[in-house]
Amino acid sequence: MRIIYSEDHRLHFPQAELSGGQFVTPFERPSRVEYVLNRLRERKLTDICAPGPVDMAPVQALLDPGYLSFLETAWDDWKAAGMAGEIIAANVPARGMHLDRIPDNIDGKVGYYCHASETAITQGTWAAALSSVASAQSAQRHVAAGADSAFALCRPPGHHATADQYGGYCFINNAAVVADMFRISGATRVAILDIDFHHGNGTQALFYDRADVMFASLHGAPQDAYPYYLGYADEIGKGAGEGTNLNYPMSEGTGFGAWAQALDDAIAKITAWGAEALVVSLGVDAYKDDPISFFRLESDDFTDAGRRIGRMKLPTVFCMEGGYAIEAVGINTVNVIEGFKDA
Ligand code: Q9C
Ligand code: ZN
Repeated sequence: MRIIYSEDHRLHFPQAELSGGQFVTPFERPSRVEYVLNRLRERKLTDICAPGPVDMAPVQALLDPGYLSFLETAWDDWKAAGMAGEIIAANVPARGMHLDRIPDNIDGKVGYYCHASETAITQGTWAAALSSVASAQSAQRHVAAGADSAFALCRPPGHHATADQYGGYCFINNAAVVADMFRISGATRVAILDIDFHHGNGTQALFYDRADVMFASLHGAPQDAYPYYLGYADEIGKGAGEGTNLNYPMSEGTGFGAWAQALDDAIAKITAWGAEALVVSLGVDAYKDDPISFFRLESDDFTDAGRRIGRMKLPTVFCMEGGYAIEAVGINTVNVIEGFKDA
């Protein structure tokens, strides 16, 4: 399987994540990619390439232009305003406030375009986010050109990013851009299967009213898990998109038995719907030792999951999302890939 990644991911490494009222070293850190690369090489998966240049047209077609230009200049604007530290949102428009009037002040803009203040922006964040979506796009072009699958080792991840908000360590929704590119390149129906521990709120929001992209997500129940305000089972899509949004919220302690049942159900529905291409939001934070998650998957379970996905026999692009038990991230991620290949 072709693997695509850019070294420019390293340009995004904030010093701090706001966690439990303290600043800690971000869980989402550059070494995650190194662990995956090392494991890929160990398992002789060595078809590893750098992406071509980012193609902004599909990104601009899907996302809000004001949001993209905010991200592009946020660091310079922040510094020009005399801010000493990294960009952390300290204000957000909330109940009773204007949700649609965008302030000129950078501190106000940051809050407008942010939905979770754990995520900092630093000097290299925009360049890294572009390199991440460039990897996803190269993977999509590889599969659209006839390969059966490709793995975009995206960093930063994407599934929490909406058309106009960042958060949850995500800035540009890589998987969503890939799905939309499959549509643009001729697929009638595209499915996104999100197995990251966290609900893919950004992806859901981007396709909620669209009938051409099905979104299915397995995740920690929103009553107890980030992103908290989305991911309930009764969110089924709206308008033309009604019936093409599938949420599988699961409670603390969920192990592979229940998780795999949800996976099989999602797979059956995607198959019955007639998807022509598949995008997998591949997070491995459902792992038992993940430091910020509460499912109990073992490393071998990821192989099994990959095999189930591979049996769908769809043209498939994997986009890396979360996974923070860093020493196991490589094994768990590559287990999914090997299970898929082995199906
Ligand atoms: N104190 C992804 O897996 N909450 N994002 C962190 C830690 C945000 C996860 C809480 C988790 C975001 C791509
Ligand atoms: Zn996650």
